[in-house]
Amino acid sequence: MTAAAGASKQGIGARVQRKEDARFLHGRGNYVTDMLLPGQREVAFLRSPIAHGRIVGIKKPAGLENAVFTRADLTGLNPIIAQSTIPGYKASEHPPLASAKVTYVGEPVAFAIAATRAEAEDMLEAVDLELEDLPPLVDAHAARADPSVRVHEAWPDNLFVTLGVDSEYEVRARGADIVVEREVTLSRQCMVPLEGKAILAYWDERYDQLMVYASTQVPHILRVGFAQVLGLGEEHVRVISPDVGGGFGYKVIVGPEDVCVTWLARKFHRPFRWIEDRREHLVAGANARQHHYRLKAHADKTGRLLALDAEVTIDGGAHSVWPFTIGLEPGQAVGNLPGPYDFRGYRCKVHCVATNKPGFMPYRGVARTGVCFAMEQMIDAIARAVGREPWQVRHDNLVPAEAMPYDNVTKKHFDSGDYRKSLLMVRDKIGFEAVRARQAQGESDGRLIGIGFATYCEQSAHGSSVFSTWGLPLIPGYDQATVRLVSGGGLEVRVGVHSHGQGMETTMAQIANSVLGVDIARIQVVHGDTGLTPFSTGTYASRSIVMSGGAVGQACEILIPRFVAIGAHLMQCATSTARYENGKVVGPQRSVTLEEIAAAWYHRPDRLPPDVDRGGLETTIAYKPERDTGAFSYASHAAVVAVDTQLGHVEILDYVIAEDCGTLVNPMVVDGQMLGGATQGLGTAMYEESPYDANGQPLASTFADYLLPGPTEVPAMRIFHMETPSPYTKFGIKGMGEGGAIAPPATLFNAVNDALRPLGVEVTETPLTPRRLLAALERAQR
Ligand code: MCN
Ligand code: SMO
Repeated sequence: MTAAAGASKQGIGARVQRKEDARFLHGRGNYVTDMLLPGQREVAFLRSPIAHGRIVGIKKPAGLENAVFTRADLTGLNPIIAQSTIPGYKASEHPPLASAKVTYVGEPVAFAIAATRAEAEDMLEAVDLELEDLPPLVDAHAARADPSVRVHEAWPDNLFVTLGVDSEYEVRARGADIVVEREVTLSRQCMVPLEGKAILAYWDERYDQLMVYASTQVPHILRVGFAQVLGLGEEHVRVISPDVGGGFGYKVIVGPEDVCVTWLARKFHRPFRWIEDRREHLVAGANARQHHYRLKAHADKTGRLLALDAEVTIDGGAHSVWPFTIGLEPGQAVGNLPGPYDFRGYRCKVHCVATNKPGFMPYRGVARTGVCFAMEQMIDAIARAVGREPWQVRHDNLVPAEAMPYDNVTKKHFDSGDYRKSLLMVRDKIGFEAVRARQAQGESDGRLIGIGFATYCEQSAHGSSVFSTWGLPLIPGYDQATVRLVSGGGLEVRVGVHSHGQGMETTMAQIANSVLGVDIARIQVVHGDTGLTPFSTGTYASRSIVMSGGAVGQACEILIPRFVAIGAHLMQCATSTARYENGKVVGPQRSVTLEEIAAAWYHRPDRLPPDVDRGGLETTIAYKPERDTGAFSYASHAAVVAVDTQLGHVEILDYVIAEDCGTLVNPMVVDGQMLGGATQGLGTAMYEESPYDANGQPLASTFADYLLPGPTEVPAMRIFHMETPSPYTKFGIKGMGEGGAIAPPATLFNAVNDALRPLGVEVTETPLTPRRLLAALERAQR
């Protein structure tokens, strides 16, 4: 079934405005920071000032013994250990408070509680923390090479895990005409959602329940985690994720601060809250992206790729997060490096190294931003080596539409699409020939023009079989939805995923509208509350609209025969002569509305026959796609840049995206997702960096040093859609929430390197600051 099914003005495919925007744009959102409960106490954390050291002693200030807490106070907690089933993976505990040693700057070692955050911070000033320095591990290559100093002393080395694959590499490489080698690097960065992490917990005496309000993408996972850590039955835990100001992967885990706050609530039976501030986020939150690649590609003389060899080093930081584990990042890197390309020789080794920095977290795109950056630069390098246009070589290597569905060299099952068409589309939309002509002519201001392309595919909504190969302790399977026709004729849609910017209060309603024809103004989407919604692992991996959206569609369909049975009775006609149509049951003579059906069921059951379906006017149903290997959305990006070789400045003159996420539920929402994601990708490419000095001190701890792209940096991107339905998902929908963030670094670096070509120099390290660009130009002149 495709978009045509929802031919209505509000259904699948319609560009309806987001229902949630009324409250967001008028400042009526409700975030954890807005909440105030009687007797609420604020929590502040004392954090390690050094990257690596032994804790010799922690002395609480006199008189504050009951207001300041250290690890020794936290009795009755089970450890948070992100176990993984990946062979050779070493599990590490992520302690709620450090006790024996500290392993990164910002690691929590104590906390204080007070009426205000400021008072709690003052109390921590008086804590006497005695540390004995250990040598900090700051560089992943060095930490791997020399295990004499170790982040986790019980380990023999500093490796979380090494993953490897070799698929016909040697034999395929043998036939090559050319070999190109490159080294590319992505710097460390943070996720920086508008709202940081936040948690408020108290004990609800009436339900005998730990009540948690948390800024999270995954309320049901948090519930599982808190129950495990605190040793509670899950029925004694309820997690509500209210409005959340962005997650981007940062809010899919149970963090040390979360554990401390829930412990307090349980112990003292009163409300406690912690709000992450920006400095805590930038210093101690979590990191992403820092990958290093050594690559060797073998191709024929037309540039057809035959074999690829790669060694990848990921600086995983000190701890593996629960439940996603650090295994996710190397697992995705090894599996996704081959990108959307058709070749058969592949050898790859990924080392995920422990260092004295905050742990890695999945960040929009996860490893795919890194692998796309690496692979797409290789495609351009091959093109240069064989003297063809990069788009041509890219085109010829992309899996052709005729080959779909296609199993690639790492056994990824590409379900559908025309990758080549998306590339040709951006080539044409950006006016490739005209750019080349302009380039040949030269700029009057002396700047160098360049054009760059990148193509990727994004495995979205992947299920159990994929996550189990990444070794996670919690594996997604079915997602559920509850749909209920309420008294009065409105519809309630309950899903276990959470919308924190994706617009799902609108798009889930659009799916229900497509099936049932109910006006979306009368559809209430309930999400983010374990007490009100069916279980789902939550919102991540661009899975929600495929999984929960599929469940919503299916649940709506299940209700139709029930409506028809009641409607037929009200019209006194045979059920077989009645049909459902756009919010009405239509019989031979007349029709009845959903309002009338709801009124009959809820208020006048005395008039209904005994054989009406006892399921009533609601149902909960579990859904997963016919194949759980993922729906692959994809896109090509193209950019034109002007490079100022004097100032090291890059201006983006044009940016075009052609994307395909199968059936579009709401093209306007997809545009928004693409723009937001691509802006984050632009940050990775040009601005964002969290550098560390030789002592492991973070050098970007405020927005003065950590640069984000602002309105003046983001170009007017032009987005075009293709629509190839997935054969495996309901309505043919593919997920796409991460995709925008994957391709910009690759696209922009390819464009800049195209501009720099006459100078015989390439840039290969993110972010492309003026300093990095000028340093590369200097190298070229030597
Ligand atoms: N959509 C659509 N048609 C499609 C595919 C998607 O209309 N064919 C719409 C969906 O209806 C939904 C949105 O696009 O409203 C994203 O859907 P989906 O691809 O299913 O992604 P998820 O809802 O599972 O969101 C998670 C994804 C991830 S993993 C990250 S990271 C990310 C992202 O979403 N974090 C975000 N986008 C974000 N957007 C905002 N504003 N904030 C975040 O934290
Ligand atoms: S990084 Mo997105 O939450 O999978």
